[in-house]
Amino acid sequence: MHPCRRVQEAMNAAGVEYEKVIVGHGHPVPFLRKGSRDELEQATGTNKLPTLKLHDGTVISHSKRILAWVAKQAQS
Ligand SMILES: N[C@@H](CCC(=O)N[C@@H](CS)C(=O)NCC(=O)O)C(=O)O
Repeated sequence: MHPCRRVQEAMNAAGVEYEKVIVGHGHPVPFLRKGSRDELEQATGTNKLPTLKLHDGTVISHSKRILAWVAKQAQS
């Protein structure tokens, strides 16, 4: 399962509401990526996927950090 999917499934399981924005399809080989990540970079300051932006503007990148945030939400 790729990292974006892992994050999405964890958020669904934890009941975290979110808006999913697909800005560019990832690929290990940069020139095989589809779509631009400019919009993502403008909105979050990073071009990494997965990235989560919270209502307060906090940006969390990397699936492990996002999954840790999701786990905290599930506890509270
Ligand atoms: N170690 C990173 C890997 C992230 C990753 O592989 N993301 C995929 C999309 S889910 C990707 O962007 N792959 C290559 C790319 O940059 O196009 C994480 O767990 O967040």
